[in-house]
Amino acid sequence: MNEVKGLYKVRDISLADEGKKRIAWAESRMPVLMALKEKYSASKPFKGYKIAGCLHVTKETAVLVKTFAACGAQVSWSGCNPLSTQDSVAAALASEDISIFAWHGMSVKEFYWAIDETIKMKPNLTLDDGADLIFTLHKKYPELAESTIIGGTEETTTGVHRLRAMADDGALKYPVIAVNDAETKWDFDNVYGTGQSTLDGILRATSVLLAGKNIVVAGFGHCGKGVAMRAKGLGANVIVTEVKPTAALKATLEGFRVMTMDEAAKVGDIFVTATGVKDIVVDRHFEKLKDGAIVCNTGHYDCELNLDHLKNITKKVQEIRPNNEEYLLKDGRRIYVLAQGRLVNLAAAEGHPSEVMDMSFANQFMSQLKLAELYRKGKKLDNKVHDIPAEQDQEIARVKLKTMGIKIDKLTPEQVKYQTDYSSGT
Ligand code: ARJ
Repeated sequence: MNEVKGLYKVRDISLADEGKKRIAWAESRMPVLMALKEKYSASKPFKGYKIAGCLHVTKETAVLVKTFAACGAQVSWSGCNPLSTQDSVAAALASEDISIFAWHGMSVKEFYWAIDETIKMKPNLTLDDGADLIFTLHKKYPELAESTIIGGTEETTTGVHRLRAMADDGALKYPVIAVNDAETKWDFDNVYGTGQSTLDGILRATSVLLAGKNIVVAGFGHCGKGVAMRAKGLGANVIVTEVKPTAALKATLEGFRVMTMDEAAKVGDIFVTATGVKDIVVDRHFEKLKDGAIVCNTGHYDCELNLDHLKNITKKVQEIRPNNEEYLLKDGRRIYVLAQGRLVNLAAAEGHPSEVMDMSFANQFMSQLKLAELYRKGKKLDNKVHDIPAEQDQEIARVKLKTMGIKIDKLTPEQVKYQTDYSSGT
């Protein structure tokens, strides 16, 4: 483990060159974020601001971090999941003087140590995926949360849900912008990103044939929908489990079979949880799984598969290939758990492709910029969770389309008038 005290701690700094190549590959596929870098790197709007981030250390995240740094920010970073850090990328950032504390396979204790290290710089802005940094600040450093921090942003659904609950209780000490809820984030990252990267993770960890398999997707929100769609495209028989009537109905009308997990447990070959809720697969389900069943999770936290329950009925666990552990049960059945029940798309693969992260991170950049600019003008948002303005979504989509060489039509003034004209009917 390489360490320069107070600056970085990564697995192996000699991986930096490999990491730089990966980051360059991502940069070439993230034109919206790169355009923002180009636009703001001369004026350096983040000069004097310190951003602490807690978000998966991937090649895409590195592009975001480098953009902040190029625009004047001092940045310190930790990963938001013990298994998602790409060690070469962490090394590349460390070699470019970014303060980073992340390595693949860190323990939960080390995970929180890393967050503490990023807080030592006394940040003015926070950037979260899953809200662990915000929670840590509120619990352990309330004076910083109250006085030094001007605002934060949150990347994912799970984090936004919890922060809204905190704000409702009046417990949130600074404003947070819900990047996740932008149309150019959740309608793309959560759907197409999760769809592709989750199947990528399952395939890297198992290399099984998906055609003809019964794939059970728990949860038909944006993420579950993406996984179901892509699994269907590869020829799987997709089964959806849900608790929300409208979501279950949507899955049914998309042509998926909908049933309870108790029923699905008996027939599934591969299980993917994408609910954001704990205890989706528990003891009574593990009791019913077929010999050879594969279980994994693509939700933010590792609580969707109750592995303590599985361990209770297990005789022996052995790793049979990277990110794939065989649980030999006392009754002789074998169950395969991928990536220890953590996000399979980031732990067993590389997360979403750069092209979708481009839009998510353009939203992150613009939201952080908004917080910094408001502060400069002596203004501050309320201590609540704020949505992204609709114009920001349209602007990001417009630039993305342009970089893809796609032109769209424009309403004529007469058409605009027609849309709101309530004097004419049939
Ligand atoms: C960084 C990623 C990547 C990637 O935006 C996605 C989200 O909401 C997450 C929940 O933790 C994961 C995050 N994500 C997916 N792919 N973050 N780099 N390549």
